[in-house]
Amino acid sequence: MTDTAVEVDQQTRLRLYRLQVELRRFEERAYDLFLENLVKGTSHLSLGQEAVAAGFAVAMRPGDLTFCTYRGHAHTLARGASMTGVMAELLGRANGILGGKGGSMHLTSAEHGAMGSYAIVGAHLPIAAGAAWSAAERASGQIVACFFGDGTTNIGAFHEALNLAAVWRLPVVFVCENNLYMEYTPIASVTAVPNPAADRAAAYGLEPLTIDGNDADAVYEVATRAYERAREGAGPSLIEAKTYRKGGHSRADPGTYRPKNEVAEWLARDPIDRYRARLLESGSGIDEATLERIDGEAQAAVDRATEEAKAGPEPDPDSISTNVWHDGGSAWRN
Ligand SMILES: Cc1ncc(C[n+]2csc(CCOP(=O)(O)OP(=O)(O)O)c2C)c(N)n1
Ligand SMILES: [Mg+2]
Repeated sequence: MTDTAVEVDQQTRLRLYRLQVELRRFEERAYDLFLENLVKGTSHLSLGQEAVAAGFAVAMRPGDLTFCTYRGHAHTLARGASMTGVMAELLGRANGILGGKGGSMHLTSAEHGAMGSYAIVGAHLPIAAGAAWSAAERASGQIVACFFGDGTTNIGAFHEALNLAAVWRLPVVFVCENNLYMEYTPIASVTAVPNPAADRAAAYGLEPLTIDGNDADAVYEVATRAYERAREGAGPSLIEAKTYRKGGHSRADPGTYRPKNEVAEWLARDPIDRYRARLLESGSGIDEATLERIDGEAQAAVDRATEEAKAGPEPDPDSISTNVWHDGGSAWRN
């Protein structure tokens, strides 16, 4: 990958800041609603990992495609899905983006290029490669970003997808969000190499790329270069973003298996606190008042989305047998 500097202009920086704050406030609210027992089913938050979702999404173009895991609230929102629609989906309401039938782990908004959240670890990597193959065949100019965790790098589908993507030079960017744990297992205790994604890159002829996943500028820069490379027909990239989840793996997991000093160290590297400080110190004229206004707008948007989601009706039981197929039907066909 070329090292040409990527300019992160002021407008982009403000977008990155706003998006990270929106994602943070949204998921904090989702957690509160979970504690009130209003969120149906399980949920996996990416609190602490917002810079990855924001940086990769802001560097994308409309029409590009995103594939993510069950930890997919941030990636789906970052592509432009409505907060109300996503919140209502978590609550299982009819005004959810999937009519309340998908829930937290299956968020999808094809109109925004959010091509699904996959609950089976690794399942979406070959699908993302397939979507990239389709984009290349159609010469559509689209690129695909595929997000997954550190644990996914030990799944066969990771290696199968990487190999074919490299052989066929597909326009896909594989992004490993290395948050150091797969559920309750430290990744280092079950992986042969220290950098679970980057240290495997050479096996597919790819450059090993590790970045600070808690630095939105670093994420935006590497994303911009990888997307450019994909659009130019130079093939896939594999990027390992080092990050950390603020809380547990899912729902009520308190995450007590993580050493206290490790947690403290990572909390001190909070992506939003760091970005805020950088903007204020940048000498670009971004002041406290501007950031406070953005903070207030983000909170107001989440409050509005919560009210609208809660006001949504329960799904009609008859809707259970609709929308199994893209055309809305559900009858068995072969
Ligand atoms: C094929 C498969 N095996 C096991 C599971 C159970 N499981 C759900 S999440 C998870 C951990 C995945 O860790 P990682 O890839 O690091 O992603 P993270 O949750 O940290 O974002 C596991 C093992 C699953 N969903 N699918
Ligand atoms: Mg992980």
